[in-house]
Amino acid sequence: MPIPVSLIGAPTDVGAGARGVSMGPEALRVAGLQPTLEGLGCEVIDRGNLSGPPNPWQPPVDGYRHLDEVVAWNSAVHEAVYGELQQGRLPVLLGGDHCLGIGSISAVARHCREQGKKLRILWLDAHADFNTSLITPSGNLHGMPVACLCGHGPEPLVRLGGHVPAIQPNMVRQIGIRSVDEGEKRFVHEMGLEVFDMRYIDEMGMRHTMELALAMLDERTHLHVSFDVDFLDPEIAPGVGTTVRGGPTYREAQLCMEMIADSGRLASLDVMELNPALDVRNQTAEVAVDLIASLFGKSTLMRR
Ligand code: 5AB
Ligand code: MN
Ligand code: MN
Ligand code: MN
Repeated sequence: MPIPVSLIGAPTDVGAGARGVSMGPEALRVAGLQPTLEGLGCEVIDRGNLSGPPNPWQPPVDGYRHLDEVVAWNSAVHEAVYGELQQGRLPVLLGGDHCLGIGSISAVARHCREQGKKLRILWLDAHADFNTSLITPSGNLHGMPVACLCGHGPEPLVRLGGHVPAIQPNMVRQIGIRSVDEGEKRFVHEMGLEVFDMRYIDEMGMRHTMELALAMLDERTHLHVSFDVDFLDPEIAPGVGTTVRGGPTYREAQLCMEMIADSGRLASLDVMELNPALDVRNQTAEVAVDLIASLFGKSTLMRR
């Protein structure tokens, strides 16, 4: 049976520190996301783009930039992602900045609670995205989604999916992390988030890292991948707002995606933070599409 996939565009940068990730959905389409997935045997519907308020580009208020706009966009994402899951489809959220992970993952968590499924979230990112209003250096909500999902954030975002907190820290595995703010480090530690940072990947390798990150999945597990494109080394992915040197290479990233595909549990995906305004000839979108192909089971040879 072909996998039913729904593409959902969320063209906004209200949660980010640089403008331009609002163009991410279209860049992924131009790079051929739909035909690529169809070529792998998926049945793909492009739902087009969600809409929401424009980016007012204001300084933080009480530690948050653009909270009302972020809430509006996340509500739209939550409803759209939840709707696809209810129809038995695999939602692929095309961001947009990473604050939208709140809407997406709260919808996935709600679906899992209703269906009695176990949720495992792989957070592929250079950043931990675990800030709060008290410790954020920027007020940008794209640096706070994991904390919000775990119940630490502004009321309307923490309550978005109806259940507080939306997720438990032990559902999350973070991979590729190499830039965490001072207060954020302490909070990550305090909450016991499982982080496979670049030091870990350097020492143990991507294979061992992914074996641990994917350990103990079973047929009741819903696997959600939240892929922040800045996870990748800027050499191969310059088109992001917040580049951090020393990320996974193309081969390491491919192996990461292939091992997720081999688990057979992928059930929802976010592709976030792609910034075409900073890209060169759409190459970062093309690399992202390549990696998404591996995530959906493309591999060079048949494997036993
Ligand atoms: B991204 C920073 N930690 O909170 C902050 O790209 C950057 O979604 C956040 O991972 C980067 O402003 C958020 C300095
Ligand atoms: Mn992120
Ligand atoms: Mn990031
Ligand atoms: Mn970013």
